[in-house]
Amino acid sequence: MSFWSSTKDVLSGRRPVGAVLGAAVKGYRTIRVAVMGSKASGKTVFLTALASHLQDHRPTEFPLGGRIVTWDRDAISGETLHGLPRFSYEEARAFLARGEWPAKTTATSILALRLLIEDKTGRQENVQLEVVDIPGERIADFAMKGRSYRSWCRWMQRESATPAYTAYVDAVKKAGPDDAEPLFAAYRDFLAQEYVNGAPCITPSAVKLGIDGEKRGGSPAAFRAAIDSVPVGFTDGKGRVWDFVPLPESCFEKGSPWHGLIKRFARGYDRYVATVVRPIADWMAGAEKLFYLVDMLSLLQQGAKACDSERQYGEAAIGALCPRRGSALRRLGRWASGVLWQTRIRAVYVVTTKADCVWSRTNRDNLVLLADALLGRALRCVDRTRVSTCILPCAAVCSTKERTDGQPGLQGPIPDPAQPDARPALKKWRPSDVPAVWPRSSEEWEAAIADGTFNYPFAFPWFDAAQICLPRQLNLDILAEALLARED
Ligand SMILES: Nc1nc2c(ncn2[C@@H]2O[C@H](COP(=O)(O)OP(=O)(O)OP(=O)(O)O)[C@@H](O)[C@H]2O)c(=O)[nH]1
Ligand SMILES: [Mg+2]
Repeated sequence: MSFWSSTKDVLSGRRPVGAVLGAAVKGYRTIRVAVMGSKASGKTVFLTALASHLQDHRPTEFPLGGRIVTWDRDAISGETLHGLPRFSYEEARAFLARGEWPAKTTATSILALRLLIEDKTGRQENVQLEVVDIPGERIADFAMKGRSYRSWCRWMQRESATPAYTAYVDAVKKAGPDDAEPLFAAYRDFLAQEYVNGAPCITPSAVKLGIDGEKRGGSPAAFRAAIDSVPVGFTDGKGRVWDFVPLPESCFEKGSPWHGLIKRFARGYDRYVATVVRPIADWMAGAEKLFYLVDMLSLLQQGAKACDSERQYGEAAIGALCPRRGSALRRLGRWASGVLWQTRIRAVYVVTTKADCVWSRTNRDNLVLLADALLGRALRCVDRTRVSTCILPCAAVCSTKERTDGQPGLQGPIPDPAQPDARPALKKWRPSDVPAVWPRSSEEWEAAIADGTFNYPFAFPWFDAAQICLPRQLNLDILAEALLARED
């Protein structure tokens, strides 16, 4: 990279002085990418398939506007990077190669690779790619980034305008400020109610991640009993519990008897944010690209509550990470901080995953329309003079093929719930069409679910023997090219 283009990058706030100097010394460009999305949105599969295609790059099948000359994970030594354990790439890839999906993520990790990329003119560039994989539950905590305890309480009250939250607030007022225990019990009841209603996100996320997998996917009663055993917060290395629950705005009034509890909860909240939320949120805010993954098909199948929760937490996460539209003064402040410390997110890609589970172009276009209706407001709040935005359907790993018998629809390996250990049999089916708009009311939605209107069977990964590590994909190549491109 020339001296002049580096200087331009620094002056425009595109890259911090430290990054430019660091790159000049180290001889490579660092690309930091934030991959976000709620649980089971497809982040780990996306990351694994992406790394696999870069590792065994075939420019004809996976055009990147160039080719990967070398792929090296060992060039970056150490079991951790930026304080995060390294992503278990081999393990995740072995799942795909066996025709299975990777296991659910329970802890944040980082995938870091060195690549030597050659563009079409033959110019070569060394790149260090860093991508973090989070358990999707963590997304529920991003609203805490940059918010004090009190403003988080306000946010909860505004965003969780549900009968369950109203019942929680009533229980808080009834219990009073003398004892915290009834408040924790009431908040756990609220979380259990959210779980029953199908909300994929629960905050603080440590509650959900703290219970084991079986209980996490178990019955509502098992879930309620399980969350009794974990703090509404976290336990630090010295065994000290830092817990908190949100309080209604009326508790914060001057001279209120809630003052003591507010102080205690604010301490727990601050420690939780500093220990659990901020390290990962700051890392992600310092990334230059954000890939926000969202699984429209599961949302259609789950109903209004899941969709509201996805919108609420998706907006909070995109808002917490991206520069927002604002006054000239705020823009100046951001420019200064960009020059001195961190790069900022310059591109947001909303990726509607599992697009191989629908068939026809129209259905895939409708996935984009649904995503725009769901997260368009969040994207419109982003400072578009600095950040580009795009919505794209994608299948990181195609598990289906078009039917070959002349009938409309798909075929693929579908597991039999009665025999979960048996090899999935190849089946043919016609998935439902994707609507161009979300159902208008929750009643309409429930009726549609009851009628089986949203039927998108989830198949297992399906490869030809020769493709084992290069799964068929849809638009992953376009996203990979965007991921590696310079944001000029
Ligand atoms: N058909 C199809 N299914 C996919 C694809 N990607 C993910 N899936 C399905 O979605 C499930 C979840 O994918 P993951 O990548 O584990 O999701 P995640 O976002 O990492 O989830 P957490 O680890 O819980 O945060 C998989 O087990 C698959 O069933 C895809 O490209 N095509
Ligand atoms: Mg995962």
